[in-house]
Amino acid sequence: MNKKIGIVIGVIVLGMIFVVSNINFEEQAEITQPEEPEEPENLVLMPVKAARPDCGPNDECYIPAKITIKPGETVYWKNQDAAFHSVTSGFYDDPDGLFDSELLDPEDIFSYKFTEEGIYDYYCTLHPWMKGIILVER
Ligand SMILES: [Cu+2]
Repeated sequence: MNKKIGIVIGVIVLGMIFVVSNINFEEQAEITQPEEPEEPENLVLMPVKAARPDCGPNDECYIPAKITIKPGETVYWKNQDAAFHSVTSGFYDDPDGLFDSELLDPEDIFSYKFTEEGIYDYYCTLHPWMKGIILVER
């Protein structure tokens, strides 16, 4: 009889240890989990090799080459290439003067807040094949 009670208590204690150790493990996992780095919304990348004309026909010089946002939103451009690039509103050799990042170093980020609805073309002052469009719609 005493043996049986001993076994039952033993099983219960083991069960409790298991439950408690699981709780601890989960809590620890939650604490040590690295936070995801926050990427800004409306992010446009200038990818590696954007300085080569190949990206032009595929619309891959700015990725994505065309995005749609709402008035009041900000677009961020990040230069992931090893070369300089710019984000300049208008068309090549015909800037409209709305925004101009000037030359961005590798890893540089440029941002612009669009307040008015419209279609905004932009390009890179160094590479005529680099073109993108921002659509601002309600
Ligand atoms: Cu460029």
